[in-house]
Amino acid sequence: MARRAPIDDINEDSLEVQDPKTAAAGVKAVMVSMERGLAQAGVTRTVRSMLRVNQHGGFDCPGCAWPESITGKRKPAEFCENGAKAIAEENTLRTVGPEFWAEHSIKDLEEKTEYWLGNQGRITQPVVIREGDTHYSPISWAEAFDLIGEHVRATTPDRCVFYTSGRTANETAFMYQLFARSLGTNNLPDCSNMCHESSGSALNPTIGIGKGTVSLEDLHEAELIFVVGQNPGTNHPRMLSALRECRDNGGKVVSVNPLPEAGLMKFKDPQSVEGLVQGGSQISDEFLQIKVGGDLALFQAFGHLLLEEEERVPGSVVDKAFIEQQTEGFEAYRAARKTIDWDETEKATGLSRMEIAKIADLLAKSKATIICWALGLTQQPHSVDTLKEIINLLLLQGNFGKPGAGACPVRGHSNVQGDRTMGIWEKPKEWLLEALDREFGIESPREHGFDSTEALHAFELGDVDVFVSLGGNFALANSDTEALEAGMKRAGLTVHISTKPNRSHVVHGKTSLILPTLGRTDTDDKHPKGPQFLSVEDSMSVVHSTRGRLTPVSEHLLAEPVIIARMAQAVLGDDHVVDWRAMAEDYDVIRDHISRVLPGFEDFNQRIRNKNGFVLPNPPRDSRSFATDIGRARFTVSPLEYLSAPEGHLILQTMRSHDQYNTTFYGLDDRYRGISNGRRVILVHPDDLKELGFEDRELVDVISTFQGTERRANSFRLVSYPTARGCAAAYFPEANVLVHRELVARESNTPGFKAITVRFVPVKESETETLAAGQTEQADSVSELMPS
Ligand SMILES: Nc1nc2c(c(=O)[nH]1)N[C@H]1C(S)=C(S)[C@@H](COP(=O)(O)OP(=O)(O)OC[C@H]3O[C@@H](n4cnc5c(=O)[nH]c(N)nc54)[C@H](O)[C@@H]3O)O[C@H]1N2
Ligand SMILES: Nc1nc2c(c(=O)[nH]1)N[C@H]1C(S)=C(S)[C@@H](COP(=O)(O)OP(=O)(O)OC[C@H]3O[C@@H](n4cnc5c(=O)[nH]c(N)nc54)[C@H](O)[C@@H]3O)O[C@H]1N2
Ligand SMILES: [Mo]
Repeated sequence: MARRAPIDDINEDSLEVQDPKTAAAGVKAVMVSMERGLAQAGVTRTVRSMLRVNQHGGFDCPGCAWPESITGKRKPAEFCENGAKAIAEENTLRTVGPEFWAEHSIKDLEEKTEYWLGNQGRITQPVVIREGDTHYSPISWAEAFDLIGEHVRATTPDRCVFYTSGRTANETAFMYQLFARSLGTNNLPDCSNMCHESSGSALNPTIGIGKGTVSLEDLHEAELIFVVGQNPGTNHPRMLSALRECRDNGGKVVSVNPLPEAGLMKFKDPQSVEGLVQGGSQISDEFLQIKVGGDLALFQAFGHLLLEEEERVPGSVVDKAFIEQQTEGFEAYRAARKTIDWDETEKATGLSRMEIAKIADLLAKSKATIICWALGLTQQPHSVDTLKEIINLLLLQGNFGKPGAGACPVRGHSNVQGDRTMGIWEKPKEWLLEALDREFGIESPREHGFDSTEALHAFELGDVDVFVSLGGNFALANSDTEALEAGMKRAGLTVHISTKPNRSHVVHGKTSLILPTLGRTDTDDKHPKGPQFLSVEDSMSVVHSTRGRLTPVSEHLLAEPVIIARMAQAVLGDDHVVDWRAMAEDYDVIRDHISRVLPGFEDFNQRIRNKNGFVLPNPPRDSRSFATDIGRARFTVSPLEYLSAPEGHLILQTMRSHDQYNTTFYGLDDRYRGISNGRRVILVHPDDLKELGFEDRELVDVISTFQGTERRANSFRLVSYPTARGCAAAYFPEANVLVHRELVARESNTPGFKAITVRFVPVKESETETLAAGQTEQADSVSELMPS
């Protein structure tokens, strides 16, 4: 039943460009997802998985963290093109067995793109590569764990790093952080550090919880929803149904984005007659085409205009009672927002005063506003300030703890929020460590560990002896790709708990293990007490179960909790105080521990068996209360800040295409943006192209500048595109090589993936023949890179 993988890699010369689309989903979406499913997994597996996704007793879609309804009726299968692609990617019948590793040397694999690597299929057996070897080769599970034990015991805990990607389920995450802390380190970087960390950094001190404060039903009931710095048509397609429902109920939607993303304009719901045969439903009532990094200025301007309106008509806008009873810092905020420099605001946002005032008017009239955001707001130096400004605005109108109102950071990976709840955090709170120590009789370390940026630096400095990656693709997800890859190669041991081959396996440590694991859709039944299930937490703090039902592609795969338990036993010894075996055999044992350690998880085993799971406590939402250090919500004052590119430069943001999942490429078709068969493109406004002296489709090298240093990425095609002026857009991870590791958001340390200053250097087409796709270079000096 195994299927052959494609042998061709990306050929950037085949790039095709068409006009961007103006509506998302529709019949085409259904067709594409069916094609992908059938090509990867065949009819039976595709149909079986489609019937179980996000259903009671089924598995949680690995596509994103958007919630399912827990009160309304659930559709038999809420259709989502990219969810379907994520599932096809996982339940594929293409396999990567010993013959694959024998055929392909590391040198060979180094030339391949992530598209080719991921498309080879599911890894079927553990493999190892040792210093001097040219190929990975099979190793038994027992030997693999022994090898990990030897390496970890030969070094100190602070030189071991345990990375987590956000697909990891709650129980697994809990065991993993317990393992790291039992060993003696808080080196627990995770993908959240590169993603929504700025949201947590802004929300915790201002509203006392690092999570969103709305439910799915609130979105349906809102009078006004902002969708800021987010591309839901591609990354959270099921969110479009919620936005449409809000509009059907009379609410309005405003989107704020440098790009006119198709999903923000119109939605053709494949589950409605209208969506299939007619033009679809409008999504945004208003669209603000903002400059990259201009959002802090925009939200400050809104604050100014609302306060002005309140002065004109007292009691019309500001929720005075709420502010007096529940908040602190309002007077300082009011004083700071009293004046505004409109010229600077217009320059920062690229929007006119009129455009801003029109939206402020909608805000002033709305009695229930939700502000949603994603990565367009979290990956810039001033991100935390921007998000605090959003909180100011919500506080001003009392938009917490009432229906249809609140803050809605839309999370990425399907369990990234749950992993943090479970204790995956390099800066744990004292209460958590105390609770772990009490429950297990261990002594958790108190010193904070590395986040993802600090881990990158530790690799560069040669300070990492053992790196364990629970899912994910650290080498490509992070910044400064070349320095990071060089650092990873210097590590003593890298261990990759993975489903599919990726770049991190190729730029491995001196010794490296790939440990293949079950995915969400696979049955997990090799336990004394029978099949086991796991749990996840969605973007709105609902915890529910997930259970795979498909036959795994290989009998050699181990479940993640089993891998963690056996790794812990190999490292800490069979007589360790924590009973690792009991947890691996019966996941109820893990959940019992969790129920005693983490608040909100009381009776976990019982409540997780409820049809819809359960909702975690959320003080701002449940009781309009704020568990900050001062017991109140906090207004904050931030100075105006925005990104401005020097003459001859643009501000580059990096984003996802419609056919990728982070570093995994499903295909080469960014359908809504009209780009296909190529990924090394930079989208630039036609007037900027003209001003900079470049042609549409011209081939260029891209040079980024940061504090006097430069980075270079070769051979990108410029594409004339209706983005905001002064900005450019390229795909992640091809552009990560341009991001200096010190370009980060203040406070959260999240890489500045949407704040890169770049310029272009023309490439003579004749020179390109020698350049392979994916090739990049790092420049030694500024002068070497100056265009002649
Ligand atoms: N199919 C699919 N689904 C996914 C993922 C995937 O890769 N594929 N990834 C998952 C993960 S981990 C995450 S975190 C989420 C990511 O979800 P998104 O945040 O939607 O992901 P991005 O593609 O980075 O898109 C960022 C959006 O912000 C806009 N933007 C960029 N800079 C600015 C700015 O300065 N201001 C404003 N207002 N907007 C800006 C961009 O134009 C783009 O529309 O999606 C999750 N879901
Ligand atoms: N330039 C730029 N860089 C970015 C971003 C950006 O917007 N721009 N976004 C950032 C964000 S938001 C994120 S979340 C990170 C993503 O960073 P990561 O989470 O590290 O990366 P992914 O690409 O999601 O990981 C894909 C790999 O996970 C493995 N995998 C898939 N399913 C499973 C499973 O069930 N179990 C296990 N053990 N492994 C599995 C597969 O081997 C696959 O190759 O990237 C960040 N990097
Ligand atoms: Mo993410």
